[in-house]
Amino acid sequence: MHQLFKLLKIVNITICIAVISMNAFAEWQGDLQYKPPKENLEAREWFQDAKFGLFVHWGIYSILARQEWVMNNEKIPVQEYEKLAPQFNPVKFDPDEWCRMVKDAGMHYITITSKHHDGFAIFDSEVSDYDIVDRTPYGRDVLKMLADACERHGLKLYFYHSQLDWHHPDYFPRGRTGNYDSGRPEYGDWVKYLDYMNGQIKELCTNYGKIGGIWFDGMWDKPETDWYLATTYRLIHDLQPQAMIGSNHHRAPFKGEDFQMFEKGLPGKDPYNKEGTVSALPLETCETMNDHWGYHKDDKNFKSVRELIHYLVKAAGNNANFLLNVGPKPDGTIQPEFKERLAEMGKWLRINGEAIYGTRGGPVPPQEWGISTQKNGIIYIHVLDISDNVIAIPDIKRVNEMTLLDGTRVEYEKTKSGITITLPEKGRDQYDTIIVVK
Ligand code: FHN
Repeated sequence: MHQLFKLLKIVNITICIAVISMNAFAEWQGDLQYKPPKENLEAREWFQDAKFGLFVHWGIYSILARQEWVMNNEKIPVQEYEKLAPQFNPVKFDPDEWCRMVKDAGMHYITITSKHHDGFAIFDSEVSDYDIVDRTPYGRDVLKMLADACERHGLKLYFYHSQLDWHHPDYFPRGRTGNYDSGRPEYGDWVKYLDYMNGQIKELCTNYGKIGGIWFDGMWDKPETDWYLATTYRLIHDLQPQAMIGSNHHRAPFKGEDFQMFEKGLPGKDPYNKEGTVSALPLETCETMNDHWGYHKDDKNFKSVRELIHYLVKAAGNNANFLLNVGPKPDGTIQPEFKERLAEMGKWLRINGEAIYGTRGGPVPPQEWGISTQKNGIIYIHVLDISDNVIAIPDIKRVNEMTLLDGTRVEYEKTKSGITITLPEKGRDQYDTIIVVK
């Protein structure tokens, strides 16, 4: 009898341990109870229809003009790095001009770095004085100014927020980065750091009106650590149910996330996402216009307008948005090479946007020569690289007619293996010749 009782006790303890660890594991794996409410599902539709947004990497690192990783790359001690803040004075920052540039580019939203890995907040934070209001001569909350301008111009605003922090003493144990003698103590309270981070997330979800969402980054610095994601995700969804959460952790999305992003690659082909999982969530791919996210004065390796338009179109063909980055200068202006390319993309979208906005990828899978998008029963065949006057596509049911966007008739013929389309000489587009299939 005594033996049986002892055995039951052991079984019972084992079950308890299992449940506790499962909960901890569950907690870590996101918000398992999350059921996206109606307004969140509507926000997801809007996001997928919007297709094109501006990514902004801006902070005190722009003063050194050697991109946003300069603190870690050059092993700059915290006290040294903090001396940048008193030099940050973006007097030429004009949020309305930024918004006009965004709209003129054919973009519908902005995603800006509220805090990057260096830990400096470009917004007015009560939980820290390491921010633009308390530490810079500029002293104004640029996120507030931008949020108001976005409201005026009918643009949505998303906040990028780094979970990784090279400045905060409680970001401990250190992760894969920030491991140099930065002057931070070799001890710290991880839960205190998460409380601090959630404190700033709460401010971003409270002080800037209705936000588009939060774009997390940096969890990859401590991938095996418990980030208590459910706490953070519930905080956001409780305060702003429509807000879309995404996390650039380079893994399949966790419960509680509302969209999946890819970096420097099309869905499933992003060099960071080894799993290559493409979820059913709304998708977004982000890219730089030169080789860096933050301002880098010597980086002249700019992508061509053709490359950028092809990236936008291929992203759409893979059912994803395109989030194209600029790294503003410390005075708040955006360098001309970025502005010119955005303006050219806007020009093209004013003529061809019908085949991008509001579409979804397919039904013709990506091909050597291009991709397809579809909307309201109409299919758009995007011929990006014309190596031949004739292209072949798999069969599409009930084709009544094919034209270019300008109405020029397009000859096509049904074959055993599908349909061959003869590209008209006249009416071709230098970047993307679009065939409208009705
Ligand atoms: O380290 C960051 C980097 O600075 C930049 O923010 C990009 C943007 O997606 N994400 C990280 C690199 O994966």
